[in-house]
Amino acid sequence: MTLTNFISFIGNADLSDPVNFTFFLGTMAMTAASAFFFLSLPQFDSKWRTSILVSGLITFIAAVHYYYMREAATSGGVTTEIRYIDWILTVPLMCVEFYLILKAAGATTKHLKTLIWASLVMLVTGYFGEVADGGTAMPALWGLASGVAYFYIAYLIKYGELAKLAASAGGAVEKAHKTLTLFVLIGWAIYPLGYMLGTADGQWYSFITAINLDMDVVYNIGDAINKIGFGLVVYAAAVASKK
Ligand SMILES: *C/C=C(C)/C=C/C=C(C)/C=C/C1=C(C)CCCC1(C)C
Repeated sequence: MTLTNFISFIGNADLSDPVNFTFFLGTMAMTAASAFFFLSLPQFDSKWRTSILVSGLITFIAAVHYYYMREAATSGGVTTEIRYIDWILTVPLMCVEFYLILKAAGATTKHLKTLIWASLVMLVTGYFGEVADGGTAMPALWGLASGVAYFYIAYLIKYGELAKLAASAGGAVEKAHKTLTLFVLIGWAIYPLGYMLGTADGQWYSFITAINLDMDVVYNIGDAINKIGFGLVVYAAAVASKK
């Protein structure tokens, strides 16, 4: 990136605005994380390389979408569609991470497909809720449907067959599965909060706007934790299993 490009990248954006600022920081952080994951690839053997590659793909896909969301946000446009296209690509890849880590322990493509389908239901219903008419009950209902799919995913990885496979594998694999599960239980719970903030208008949960945060800021924080953090857990597991 040349200096002139970089200046036009910042443009006239008011970086004291938390939405602009977190989109800007998010673009940089996702780009840096992708470089880190991709450049670390040669140090791992083939068993872990695909997992690290997927970590890099998740942050790279996010970096590209953040580039465009930052542009949309700073020029007063909407980010919803770009956000959901990003998620529809990256969340299934996170499901792939669970599968890859447990593959040697016996995870099958059937487990993977179930996770991916549930994640698609979670995201598509969430999208319908975000574009639904505020003031009607629709955002709450779509959000509920999305939440059910979310709990189903959490259940599958925490108590379902995947948890049993992880326990039987032990060692670095079990530890990584446990930490990634925490990301889904705690880190992913940030998103419904952002959704409620963004769709609160006329809903039973309109009290939530007492929290003075923009939906995009909450989503941006969630993405940084979940995409970069998740990738680093996989990276740490790969490093641990080298010893
Ligand atoms: C990298 C992006 C990630 C990990 C995105 C995750 C998104 C969610 C877990 C979204 C969940 C939602 C609900 C559980 C209910 C309300 C609607 C959503 C889509 C925000």
